[in-house]
Amino acid sequence: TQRAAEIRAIRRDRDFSIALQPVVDLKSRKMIGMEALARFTREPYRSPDLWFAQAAESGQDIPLELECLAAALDLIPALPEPLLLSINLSPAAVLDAQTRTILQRAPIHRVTLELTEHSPVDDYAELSGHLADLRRQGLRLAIDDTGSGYASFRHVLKLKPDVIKLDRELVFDIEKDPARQALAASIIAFGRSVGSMILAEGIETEGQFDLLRDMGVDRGQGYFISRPLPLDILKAMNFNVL
Ligand code: G
Ligand code: G
Ligand code: NA
Ligand code: MN
Repeated sequence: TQRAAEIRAIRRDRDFSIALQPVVDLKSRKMIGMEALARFTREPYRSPDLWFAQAAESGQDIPLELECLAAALDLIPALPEPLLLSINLSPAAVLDAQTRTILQRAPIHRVTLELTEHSPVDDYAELSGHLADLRRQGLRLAIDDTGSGYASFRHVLKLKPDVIKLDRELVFDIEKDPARQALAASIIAFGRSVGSMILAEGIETEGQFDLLRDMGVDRGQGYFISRPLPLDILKAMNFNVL
């Protein structure tokens, strides 16, 4: 189909770049690392979620994910130590035979794998086995979008991640909404009970930043701290964003 050909062309021409969004420690405001976010450069603009869904129609989602993964990992040497790099991977991509090879070419102790919940997991034994191997080599595991659906809670229960990312839906308007505050507080307690660090995403205001810090959230990212930016721009800012 036309769509399949378009995805092949993106892959052939490498029509994507990797934007980096800073992650900071909420207490010290120091930068801890960055999340790598694919930005597809073909017109019209489409979000990575949409591109990956379109790629899945022709079985190209995992190849495209792995190509974005490799491009993101290539940026690590340009990040000053000890900054970490977070990369997004679906459970299906984690299980792909090539993933381990790609990750092992990188300094894995500087990588946090954000597990997305886009595809359901049938076999946690297999997934946690793969992840345990990588974690023994120093990989950190984060569960993305925790609080946006059931899958993320199952991921947390089964995988006991290093980091839980509070979904930005919970952060939006949290200052004004007691229900969001209560749900966030319960997820923070849930995360603590399995020994995870808590990272809030989608922080857009100083009020959200201060409230989440006071609720005990460790780390944050969002437009209030910095938009996702190209590496060159972050370098020109000497990685000072807050
Ligand atoms: O940056 P933006 O909000 O448009 O990203 C939408 C979603 O696409 C993110 O939540 C993230 O999960 C996913 N995404 C972005 N970049 C990548 C990538 O390189 N690989 C994978 N697998 N997912 C990505
Ligand atoms: O699925 P994931 O959590 O990886 O998605 C990250 C996406 O969230 C990125 O596409 C990024 O552009 C977007 N994003 C990052 N910070 C903010 C923010 O403060 N507000 C909103 N609305 N989106 C954000
Ligand atoms: Na993510
Ligand atoms: Mn997320």
